Amino acid sequence: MFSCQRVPAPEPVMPIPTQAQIEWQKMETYAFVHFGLNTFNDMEWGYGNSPASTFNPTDLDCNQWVQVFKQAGMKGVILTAKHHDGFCLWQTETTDYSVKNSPWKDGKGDVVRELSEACHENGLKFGIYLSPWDRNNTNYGYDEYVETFHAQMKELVSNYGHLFEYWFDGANGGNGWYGGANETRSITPKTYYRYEDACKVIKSLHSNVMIFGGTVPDILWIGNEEGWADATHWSMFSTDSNKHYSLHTKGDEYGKQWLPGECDVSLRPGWFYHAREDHQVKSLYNLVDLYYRSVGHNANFLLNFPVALNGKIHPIDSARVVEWRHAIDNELKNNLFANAEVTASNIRSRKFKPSNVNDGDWDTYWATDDDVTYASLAFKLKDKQKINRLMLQEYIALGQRVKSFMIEILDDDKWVSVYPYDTTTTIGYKRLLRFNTFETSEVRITFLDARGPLCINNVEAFYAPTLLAEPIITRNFSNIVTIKSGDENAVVFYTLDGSQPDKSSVLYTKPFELNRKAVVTACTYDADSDKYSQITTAQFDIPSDCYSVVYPKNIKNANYLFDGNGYSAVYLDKGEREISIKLDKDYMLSGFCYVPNQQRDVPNQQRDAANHIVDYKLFVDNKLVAQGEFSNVKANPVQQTIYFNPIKGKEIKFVVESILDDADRFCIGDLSVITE
Ligand code: FUL
Repeated sequence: MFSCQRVPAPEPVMPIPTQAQIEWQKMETYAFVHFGLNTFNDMEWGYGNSPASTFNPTDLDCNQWVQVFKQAGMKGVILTAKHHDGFCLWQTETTDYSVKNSPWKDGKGDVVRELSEACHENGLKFGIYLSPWDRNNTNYGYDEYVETFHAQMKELVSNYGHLFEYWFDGANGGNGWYGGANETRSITPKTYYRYEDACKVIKSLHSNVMIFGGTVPDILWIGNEEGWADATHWSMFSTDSNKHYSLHTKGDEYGKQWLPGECDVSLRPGWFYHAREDHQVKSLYNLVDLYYRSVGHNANFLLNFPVALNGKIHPIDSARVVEWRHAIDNELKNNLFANAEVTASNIRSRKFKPSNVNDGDWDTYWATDDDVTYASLAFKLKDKQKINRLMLQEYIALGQRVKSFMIEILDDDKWVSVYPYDTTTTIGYKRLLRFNTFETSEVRITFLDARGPLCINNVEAFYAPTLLAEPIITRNFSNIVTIKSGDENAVVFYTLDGSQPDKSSVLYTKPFELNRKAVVTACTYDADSDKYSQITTAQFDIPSDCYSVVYPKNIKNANYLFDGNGYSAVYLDKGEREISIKLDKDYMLSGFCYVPNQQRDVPNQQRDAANHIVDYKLFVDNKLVAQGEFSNVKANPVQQTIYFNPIKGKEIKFVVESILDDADRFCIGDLSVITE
């Protein structure tokens, strides 16, 4: 059947990854740590003026971090050696703004040293984040600062052992303390930092390091800080293309470079620790879902741990990530294709036989003839099995090829396609598919189109137990509460007194009115498996009809401001710089929430999501109660909560001091107050 002559492997389809990129992709999940002065000053982007003396972890323990990472299956960790505030976590010669001038270990400590050593001793890889932007440095914006920045990089790449990844953050320039100048400084990132020179130095000492950001990256930022890539995701991209960053989620089929995606996300809404976010650690279901939408969408997953003030990972976070890893391992535990008989409609040669896809060897693969891009692989099992997950991998060393494929199962002698994968798109290094459970003894995967002959190195199938998503609770402008079950086949139970719901609580049957301040707690419950989801808690403050807008007058769609839905947003007129709200009576107020417009900024696809507020002042009955900055709202437009000393009042004036990217008008998704 096969010719006796040796058939060569398929030619690579360019571009292809370097060996370092392949090794990096195989890491799949690794940790991020955001820790520094921001942690101690309750900030996301310190201005550069918080005293170094405020850095004082009582019990810093990098071994604890490393143990948590290992238990969570992380293969490495990247540390914010310096964030935008300029504070250095190591004993640097370049600035006094560092651990050297903090009370921690009498100024002798070095977090970079402690973490790198803990990693190297425990078999974890280590990486560095060094913010190019420095809001502390007097010389920021001038050539002198770039010298300092390069010197900092040199210290970090020379003194802390092997590095697997090096991060240049994209946030650049703007206002800062800058040695007391307190001004705005803008730079041209592509030329100012001399990234090319920096990368040469980094790579001269760490030839396999993967560089994130800058002008000569090895990795593509996925374009959001939510931790997901698109199901269609190519590992190619052109660094000189003008594609909007929100399109990074898809990569680029026609990209000139191999630039694999990295999905970064924090376990909590913010990157740094804030005690007020202790109840907002991402849910188990949410994290498992993100794993499928990052690693399962051909990208790596970089999960951030906001280390707490004592210098340890908070117990809620550590418990959650360990639970997360167990859940993933449990879903993908038993490969039902391990002993399946595999056949294919086309085989290049014996060396590239179909059974290479289930031999457990990543370096062997099934390949088709040069002119065949349409072919199928069939898996015959010994008996019928329940299946609801598939994992597919291409042999990316020869490039990413598959453009579309479909999945069918044999159901009473008929091939039926598996919803929603009657046709789907890319695979790349790894694609994970989730679908409703089927019981079958045969599965067929038909590759419909590809950029060259097929090279598939691994296919696995699993039966994952039910993991129920927690419900979503919303209250609209008419004070109607809706609870959406996490699973269409499961029910919801809820309470209104803050107590933990279970199947003896009220069964949710339809939306109900809640025109008072209350806490709604709910869980999804599946009677067949007798399983509960995690609990969702929604704290609703005073109802929407207590609010009215007093300025600007005649604002269009004012209801959108108080409807509990950040996707319905209100744009203020050009030039407008404040909004005033009146409550129906005096309340003891202790906080204010601003939800930036949640619509995504995808050109020509959805509404524009720019126009976020950055600097603000907040007044209650004309008394200034708070002022500050909503840091990082461009990349991470989550709800912003301002707490202030409790004050009695009814009129709230929200003054906009600056708008993102100096836009001429601002936009609000939602506003609300926090009453005592
Ligand atoms: C962003 C930064 O501005 C955030 O503070 C955080 O470090 C995140 C990972 O990258 O661009």
